[in-house]
This record gives sequence, C-alpha cells and structure tokens, in this order.
Amino acid sequence: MGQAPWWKRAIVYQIYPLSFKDSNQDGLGDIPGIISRLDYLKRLGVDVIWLSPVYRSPMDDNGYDIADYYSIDPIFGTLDDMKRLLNEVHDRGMKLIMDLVVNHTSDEHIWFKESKKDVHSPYRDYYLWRQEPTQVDSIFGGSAWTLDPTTNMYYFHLFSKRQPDLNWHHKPLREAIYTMVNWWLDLGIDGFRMDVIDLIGKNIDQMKFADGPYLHTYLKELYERCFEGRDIMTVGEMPGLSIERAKEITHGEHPLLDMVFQFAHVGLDEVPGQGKWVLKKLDLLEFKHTFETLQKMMHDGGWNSLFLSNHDQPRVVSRYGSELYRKASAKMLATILYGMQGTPYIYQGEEIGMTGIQMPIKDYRDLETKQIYDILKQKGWDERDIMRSIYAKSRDNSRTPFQWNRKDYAGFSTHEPWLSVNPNYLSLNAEDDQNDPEGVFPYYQKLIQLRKTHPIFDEGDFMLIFKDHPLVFAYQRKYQEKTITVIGSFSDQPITLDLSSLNLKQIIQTNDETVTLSPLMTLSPYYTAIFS
Ligand code: TEU
Repeated sequence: MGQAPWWKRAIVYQIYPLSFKDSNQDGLGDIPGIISRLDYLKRLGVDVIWLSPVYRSPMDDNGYDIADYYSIDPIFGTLDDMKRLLNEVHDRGMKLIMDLVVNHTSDEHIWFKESKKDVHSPYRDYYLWRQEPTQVDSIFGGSAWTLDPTTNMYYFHLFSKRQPDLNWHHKPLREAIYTMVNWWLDLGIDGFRMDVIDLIGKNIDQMKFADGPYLHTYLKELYERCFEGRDIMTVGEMPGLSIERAKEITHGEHPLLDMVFQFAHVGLDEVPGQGKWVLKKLDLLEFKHTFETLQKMMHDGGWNSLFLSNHDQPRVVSRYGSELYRKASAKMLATILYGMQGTPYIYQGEEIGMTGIQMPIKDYRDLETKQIYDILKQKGWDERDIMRSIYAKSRDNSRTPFQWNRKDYAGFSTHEPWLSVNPNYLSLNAEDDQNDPEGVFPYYQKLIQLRKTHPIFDEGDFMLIFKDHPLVFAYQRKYQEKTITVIGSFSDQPITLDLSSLNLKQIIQTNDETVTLSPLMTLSPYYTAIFS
C-alpha cells in the first residue's frame, strides 16, 4: 500500500472572505486581512485553507456570482494580494484551494453580456436560452427562467436570476473553463472546492438537473484536461448526489474527484420534500444512521469529507447543540464529527463555538433569505413562523463577522461591517477563547493533534454502539489491534450509560474532566469523550 495522499490527512479550514477579517476598514473582509490571521490558523493545526470566491463579482450572492474568473474583486484586494496570500500560506507549510463556480456566472460576466445581445452572438450558446419557459423552480425560490427583453427569450438559472447557468454541452464553453482552471492551477493553487458541480451534466429539456446524464462525461473531461497528473485536491459540492454515486466518483484507480460534499446529514431537520424552511426537530437516530451509512460505504474505497457546517448552513451549536451549553456542545459536536474517517472541514468560527443570530428582517443580507421572506409572506405564512424558520436556517447565521476580540465590531473591523456582528462577541471571541483553559479553540487544537498522531482516526473502521439510544451518539473505530470509542451526549440532562461490556481503558480526550471512567457512567449535559 502506498502512502496516503496529503489531502486524506489534512485539516481543512473554510474562510468566507467577506466576514473573516477586514484590513482596510471598509467593513468588508479582505485578502490582506486573511494574511494577517494565518498564524492563528497555523496554531489551530490547519493544513489547507479553502477560500470561498474572491473573484470579481457584483456580490449578488457574495461572490458565487462571478463576473471575471481571472481577476480578484477590489473589495478583497488585487491579484498581487492573492499571490502574496498563496506564498504566505505555502511558507507556513499549508495549502490553499479556491472555489470553482462553473455551473453559472454572474449576469455581469462578459460572456453573458455578449450572449444576450442577439441569437447569433458567438456567446449565445454559452448559456441556456429557450423560447418558452418550463415548470422549474430555482433553488432560491421563484421560476428558474427569466425573460430577457433584448431578444425576447428566456434564460435558465437554477439560482438567482443574476446567476445564469452555463451551457456545458457547448464545447467552446468547456474549453474556456479548462483554460481558466489550468491558469489558476499553473499559478500554484493546490486545488478546488467545486460549487454545485453535480449540476453541470444537466439536461433541462428532460428535466434532469442534479447528477444529470452528462455529469460523468464532463467530470472526466475536466479531470483529464486539468487535474490529471497534478498534486492537488478536489472536493465537489454535490447536494443532489446519492451516497452510492458519491462513492463511484471518489473511488477507483483514477477518481474523478478526491472527495465530495454530500448533504444527507444536514437535511434531517426539515420536513422531507418541503425544503429547508419547513422545520422538523432533528431525530438523532436518523442522524446517526446517515453517518453510519456514509462511514461504512466509504470505508473500503471512496473518501468522506467530514463537515457539519459551512457558509450555507446554520451554526452547529445553535442547530444541533445548545447555546446554553455552548462550549460543551461545540466540543461534543467536534469530537463526534472529527472522530470519524474522512477529511475534516472546519468552518470559520466553528473552532471558537460561534452561534447563530436573530435580527429584524431588514438586517439580513442574504438574497435567499430576503427572497424566501417575500415568498412565504405571499403564501400566507404567519410572520412569526417565517422568522422562526429564518432564525433557524438563514445563511446569514454563519456569515456574521468573525469575532476576534472584545473591541468594537468584535475586532473584525473599525468600520460598521456589511452584516451585523453577533451581539454575544463580548463573551464569545477568539482572543478570550484561546486564553480560556475551557475554551473551544484549545480543545480543537488538542483534538486535531490527537487525530494527527493516531492512524486509527484515518484508517479505522466504524461501528455504531448504543445504536438505538435517542440521545447518545457513540461509535467505535478499530484498526489493527487497537480500538477507540467515541461518545457524545446530545442531551441537556445527565445520562447514565452502562459501559461495562466495552472494556474501556482510559479517557484520552474529554470536555468534562470531572466525569471519571466507570462501568456505569453518568454523562454530564453534552458530555463527550474519546476512550482507548
Ligand atoms: O450552494 C449550493 C446549494 O445547493 C446549497 O447549499 C444552497 O445554497 C443552499 O442550500 C440554499 O439554501 C452553493 C454555494 O455554496 C452557495 O453559497 C451559493 O449560493 C450557490 O451554490 C450558488 O452558487
């Protein structure tokens, strides 16, 4: 067996640039701001930084609407800043991957501006135009078709109307994408997180979108033209892909992608088929079962990406843990997640246990939130129910500025930020947390080091224990002669567990030292431990 590729051993940290650190005091995070915090990430134990989009963009969807793939948006800095970031990251022995958003562009991309001019434009087929719209909803709500008055035809967009979908069936478009991808890779970046890449093989006339009929063909071409032979990592965001298909794509001699973001486990607190705004209480049994399937399925071939949160998902403490038991539950969730097999992802602020926010509707900035507010109003939803869903699920929950210290605006900026700072920054910020022996950050550091020193985390198999316990998530990992046991309580009440049959030797990491190992153990609220 050869040595595992570096990305299987890496800890990845996602930066959402608008909200990470502002260096020029305009209220917007930027690249020099990121550079000023690289030592913080290094101290945490991060190996790879995934940077959400920093390309030129009108920021309708905070950069996921790209107007020019080859330049950096002035909000964030310049291409020289980007090169400096890359060097500084590499100098610290870390790597950097960028976001590749090629299912769609901004409506301000030159391709789209040319495309809409007339039906004979050489760029017409870069996008999807039809005379008549079909019955398709965009993911943000409303029709996926918008009429453009210039030629009186409709263009297709699975996200906002300012994010027209690219037509991957058109070879010149694919060639232009490959040129761009190679340009960035030649510049020295270490790979890509690929935005909704499961959508590029769609056939809109057959109404097939995610995991469409041409997905494999185009991924293969992309792999052969851009990725093959390069020492990079690729992770495909694939919300519409089954676990079986995720395995196929990341499996085999020459996997098309190194790993996939799969979303089954983050869709469990919504009513199936009703979309994310129709809330449902999380059933821990379902949650455990989903992870079990993923872990077992990917164990012999394929590879998991371990994440609970990102810039689209609510803050984990507020979602699966408890704000009352903030530190305990933040540590518990991290332990459960990063005790599994796969590549760990940390979303900025998760490592200090940042929480969600509740604001008046006028203070939200996310286009999806604003759009859904109007749509649910029109549907006759009660204002309180709408806001309850928005508090629970708005993407702005995880986009509030990073809480660095107790200074104004949490030390993110000296200028009023583009999105409100969570008012809890006086008691929740990176500076205090790092100096707190009970802090979440020191706990993450320790957990990361533990993971890096014990191959069992990377290699071990996975077996759920206390499988039917509705409030405890527990599993064992076995590798060669060794076994570790990971236990996490999802309860705000003490829970007594009979551990006598497990043959536990000692506690190697825990969020509560006062609980001692015994055959009949009473776990404190949101207790977690790893046992050898
Ligand atoms: O997200 C794709 C996606 O399908 C979802 O995560 C979606 O944004 C969310 O569920 C809506 O509630 C990616 C990006 O991560 C997201 O930020 C972008 O808005 C989207 O693609 C379009 O580029």
